[in-house]
Amino acid sequence: PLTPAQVLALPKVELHLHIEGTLEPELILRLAERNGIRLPWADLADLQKQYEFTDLQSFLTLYYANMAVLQTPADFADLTRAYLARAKAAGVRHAEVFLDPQAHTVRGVSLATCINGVAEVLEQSEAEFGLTSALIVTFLRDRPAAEALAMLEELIEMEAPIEGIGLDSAEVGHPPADFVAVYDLARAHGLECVAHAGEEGPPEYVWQALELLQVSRIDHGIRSLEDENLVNHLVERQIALTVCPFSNVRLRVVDTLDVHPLPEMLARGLAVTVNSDDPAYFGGYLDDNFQALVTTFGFTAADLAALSRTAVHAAFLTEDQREPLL
Ligand code: ES4
Ligand code: ZN
Repeated sequence: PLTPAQVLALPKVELHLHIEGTLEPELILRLAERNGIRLPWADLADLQKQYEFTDLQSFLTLYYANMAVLQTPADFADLTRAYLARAKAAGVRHAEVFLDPQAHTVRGVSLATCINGVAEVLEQSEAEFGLTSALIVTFLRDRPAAEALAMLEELIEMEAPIEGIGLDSAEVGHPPADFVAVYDLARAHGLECVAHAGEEGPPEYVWQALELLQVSRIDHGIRSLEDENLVNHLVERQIALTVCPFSNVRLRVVDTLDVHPLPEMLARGLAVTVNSDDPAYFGGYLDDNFQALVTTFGFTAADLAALSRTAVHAAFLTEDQREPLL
């Protein structure tokens, strides 16, 4: 079997990573002190006790609460730098990074503060960390679609350095159909389109993301397996699914990793990629997710390389940018 050192050394591509989900407890405390913010936790150990989740919402509540410490462009830059350093150590060669601006603007942090803080560091990712990167702005589906639309208009107006848009947060009750106008505008401006669908929500939401939002990748999508016609459609079109094993276990989408449907998804011919989602919350980064596939399912170097190949093809890169990664 592969050794941990060999897993670490494999070149990897990250397509589903929320930058706010890389906010580690130690950095939360450091930024709270720097910004004079009082947290409800007594100390690091007390904060670390909060990381047990029963579903997506129980995680989102802590995820949004912890963001209170992110106040200045420097905070967002430090967060992004810490992620890139960790990603480099994990063998990541290309990362497409989600940012949730509404989670910051609703608490009085400006759009420019969060975008510029993250973007200024991503611009240096290749020079400083040896990996290429792109920024994808994700809209919160449990907030009004009109708010997302207004924010997208603002992002276009300010010529924000974004590659595409996504859709995330609490899924059930917030169908992709509500966001058609947002995606139409994004597409009209040449932005790439992805959406979380089929994480906690039904296969119908995956259909809506494909047919109404015209996304080119589905984030999660694991509940697609409940709809045979959908599986066939995803296989025929080779639509990439950005699957996040540790996330699915920690948010109780699956009971344990050994019953995760990832091997079945691959066997069905789905274009599966493996990603870390919110690694500071779910127990590990991309190398840790890869390592768990080795330990739990006996994945070989060839199996892991095939996952990375699929991710290279699903990435928003030109053929010239893809080539060195293949
Ligand atoms: C998320 Cl795992 C997950 N699902 C939906 N929205 C999210 N935002 C951050 N992580
Ligand atoms: Zn996600």
